[in-house]
Amino acid sequence: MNAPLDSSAATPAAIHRQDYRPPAFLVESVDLHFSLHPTATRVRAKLALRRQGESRVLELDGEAVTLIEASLDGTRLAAPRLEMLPSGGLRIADAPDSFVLETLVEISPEANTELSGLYLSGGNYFTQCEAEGFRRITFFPDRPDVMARYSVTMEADRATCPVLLSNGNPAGSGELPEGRHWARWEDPHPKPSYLFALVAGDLVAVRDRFTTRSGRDVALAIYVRDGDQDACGHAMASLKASMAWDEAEYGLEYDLDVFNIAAVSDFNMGAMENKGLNIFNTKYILARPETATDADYEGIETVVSHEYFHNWTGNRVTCRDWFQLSLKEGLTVFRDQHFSEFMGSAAVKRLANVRRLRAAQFPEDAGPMAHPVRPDSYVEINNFYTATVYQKGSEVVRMMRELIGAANFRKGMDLYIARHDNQAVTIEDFVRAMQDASGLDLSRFSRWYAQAGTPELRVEDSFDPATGRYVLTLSQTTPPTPGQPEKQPVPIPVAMGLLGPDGAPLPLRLAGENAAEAPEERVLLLEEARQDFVFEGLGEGKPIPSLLRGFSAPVKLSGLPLESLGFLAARDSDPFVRWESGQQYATAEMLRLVAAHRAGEAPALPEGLANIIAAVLDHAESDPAFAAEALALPSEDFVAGQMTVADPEAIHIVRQALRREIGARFAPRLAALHDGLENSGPYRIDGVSIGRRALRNAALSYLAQAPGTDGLPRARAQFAAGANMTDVLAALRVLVDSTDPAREEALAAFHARWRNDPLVLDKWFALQATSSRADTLVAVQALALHPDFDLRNPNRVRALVGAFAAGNPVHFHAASGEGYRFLAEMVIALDPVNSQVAARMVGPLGDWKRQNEQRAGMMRAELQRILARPNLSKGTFEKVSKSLAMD
Ligand code: B3K
Ligand code: ZN
Repeated sequence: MNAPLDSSAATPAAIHRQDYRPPAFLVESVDLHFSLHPTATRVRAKLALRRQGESRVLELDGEAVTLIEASLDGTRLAAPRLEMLPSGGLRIADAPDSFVLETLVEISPEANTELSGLYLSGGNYFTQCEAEGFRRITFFPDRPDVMARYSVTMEADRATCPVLLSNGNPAGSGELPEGRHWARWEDPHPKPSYLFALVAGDLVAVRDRFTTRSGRDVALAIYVRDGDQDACGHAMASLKASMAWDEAEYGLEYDLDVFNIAAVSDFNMGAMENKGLNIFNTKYILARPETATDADYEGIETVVSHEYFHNWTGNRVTCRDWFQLSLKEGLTVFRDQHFSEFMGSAAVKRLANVRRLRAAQFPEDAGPMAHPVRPDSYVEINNFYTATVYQKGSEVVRMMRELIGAANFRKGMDLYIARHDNQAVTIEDFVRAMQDASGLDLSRFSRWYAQAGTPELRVEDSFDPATGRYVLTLSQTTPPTPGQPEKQPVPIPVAMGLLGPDGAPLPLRLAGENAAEAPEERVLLLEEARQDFVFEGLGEGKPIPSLLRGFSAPVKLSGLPLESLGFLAARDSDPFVRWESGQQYATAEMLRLVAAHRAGEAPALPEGLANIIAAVLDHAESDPAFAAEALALPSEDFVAGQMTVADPEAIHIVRQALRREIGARFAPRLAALHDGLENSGPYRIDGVSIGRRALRNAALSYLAQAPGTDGLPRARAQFAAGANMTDVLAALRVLVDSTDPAREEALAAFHARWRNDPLVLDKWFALQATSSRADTLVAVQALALHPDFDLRNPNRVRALVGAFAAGNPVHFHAASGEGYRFLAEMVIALDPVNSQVAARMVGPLGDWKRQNEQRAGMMRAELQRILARPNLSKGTFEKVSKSLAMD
């Protein structure tokens, strides 16, 4: 159990960044011996320890482990020298300067439904140690600044566990009596305990090789269940491409003789970068055209590269403490996004990542859990693996690169790794390396790490046609967040251009600059609360500013009039600004229509928006992937995020009405796209093919909204044709949202065909959970009782509960309060089973401040109900109590 609390227990304590103290003892080497058994695994640990602080008291973390015996330099330890702590840990008084501590413990992998530590999944053993799971395996100073060399021996039944894997390189194996066998692994690189891994079971390997630039021959293997070998090709190709890219881009080579990946169906997150033995959720490994969508393929490329890149940014150079989490996560997300941009259409990848940032991180920054990229305190660290730490952290690294330039950034990375290889360091160390490599002062820039909240960037401008002088006034404010009422300005790089009234780019000459060679794009740096940027030598017409090109900073831009947005959407040379201006335009119109709907007016498609859509359709075939993104209306949640008091019903009605009208207005062109983009050849996963499918399915989706079109028959035919999962799911999406008579039959057929493929069955749950149909809430309640629903499987919980609560605002916010009640029931049921996943589900209930009084009251009541449960985990406690806070 994850540190259960009963109602009489004290409130769980917060840990503060300022309280960091170096460890009293270092661990030089760890020798582990596992005797694997489902309910009684024995772990013998020999730790070579050395004192480095003043204190002679050694404290080791421990949780859900039963101590059998302990000795110090061969002498048996007992009370009072050895003491069990209330936290579950161990304390040894009067420890020498340097000694060997040996412990023997017993743990039950089978009872471990938390999926943290050593657990069983489908009869096989897996571990998950980040952040604090190693203490559930053995007693240890379980903190990332204790780095040690590990050797690991495992023994198990040969019949049920033919495969025995751990970190590092293989170092021997053999037979044992009674059908058992053993294997030994040695990891030459010092590492923190959170990177420890063990996999044992009945798995098969898909093998390949990679030769590094310096000639090291690396054996690659992906371990999966028998029958899944044919579904590993994309993951393996992604791994090899990542290895080559890290060498080419950063000169970073792999550093062991083997690189193993093992895939598991029961996993709390996407994947884990354990040294030399990555463990992956099957969702990010297995893909066949008939079972995985294009988004799944893209997710595999992203996650495989992300975990691989951690080998240097995270593993070789790791975090001093968990407050530094973004040191490895923000930087590694930046690296995986850069890699994906290199592998596909850079512009489309960029705007998709921005869309995701805005869908997840902006609301977090505006909600009760808002925290800086480098948090100041936490109760449960697993609650801080957030969009802020990951995605905003990546944006901060990206801005730094923009400010100091790509060449200096590369020098900074080299310096960072040369200085800190095999060390556990801080975000300040990273910024210092960038500063030293570039010679630029980044001290103000560091505010991005310390300050929570999304800065709001406002633009005003004025033009004097007589002198050709244009003044662009940029100002910034960051709203208060919990615990941070006052904000300072942050340095905001604003990549920009100016367009003439004919759409042509204008030369950008700032006042006082030489007229020669004025660029057409530049990066302004807004450092103060408000600054003027004066451009000279412009012609007669008022220029239109194109700002934040490529999304050069994670801010909210406002102040551009609707006509400028429409102009930019059609004319700007920067694809991000084109897309963004269209989205801003649509958002503004949707907000206006929501207000009108509340005043009793029926929504109608505004001409300006219709023109933008027409322009996208005109150029759709030249860049289908971009067109698919540009055709999508802002999500209901995004629109709600712009309102002080949201109105989920009105937003839904407006968005649906617009979709219907777009379908009707453009029906012939949408039908032509759906026909023309059909692919008769084999399924391909290159960017062009993905873009064509995305646009074709966007066309189908609009068409099916409009009565009197053949959208639904097309969806039925596409579903029946079953060309690939992307097309099947897009067709089924349309049917599931409809009242088409073929709906139930299609759902039943899909279930019957895929009932034994858990990843596909997850899609079946998620599709129904996110349906727009009026009866969705009842359907979701029924699905929670479906025999295929399983609270112990995180993917299934996310597919039903997560998809519903975070992805279906109109039904989650049902006026009856039943949506809130459903989520609370699920959190309450899940918390004793898997507290990490339970805590993750709480989020949507924390959005009560943006809802009307009635909804806010019901949401708070559900939060209170969860909080009143006895033995709530500290993770769920933290999320719920922070969600209830009034500030
Ligand atoms: N580092 C892991 C995340 C661990 C989450 C622990 N609650 C995966 C990743 O970011 O690569
Ligand atoms: Zn990561």
